Amino acid sequence: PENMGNGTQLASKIEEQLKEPEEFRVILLNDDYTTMDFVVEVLMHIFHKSLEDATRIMLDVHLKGRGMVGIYTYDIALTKADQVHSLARQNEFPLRCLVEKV
Ligand code: TYC
Repeated sequence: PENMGNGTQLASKIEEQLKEPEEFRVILLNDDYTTMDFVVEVLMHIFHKSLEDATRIMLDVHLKGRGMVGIYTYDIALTKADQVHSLARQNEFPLRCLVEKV
C-alpha cells in the first residue's frame, strides 16, 4: 500500500517471515474404478509411505470415502495433489485428492 512507509513495510515483511508456515492437509477420495494397487503405489511413491502405512490409508479411504494422507506446506501439498492427478490421468484412473487448510 502507498501509505506504508519503508519501515512499516520492512517490519511487516520480517513479521511474516517469523510466522510458522501455514499447514494444508492432502485428502484422498475414494472412487469405484482406481485399483487398490495403484492407490498403494501412489501413496508409496508420491507421499513416501511404507507399504504398511500405504495399505492402511488406502483401505481407510476405500471404507470411509475419504482420508488424510498428510500435512504439508501450501506449495508441497499442491505439488503432491498435481502429481497424483497427472499420474492417475496417465493411467486412466479417476483418482482425486483435495488440499484443505488446517
Ligand atoms: N474403491 C477402490 C476399489 O475398490 C479402491 C480405492 C481406494 C480407490 C482408495 C480410490 O482413494 C482410493 N478398487
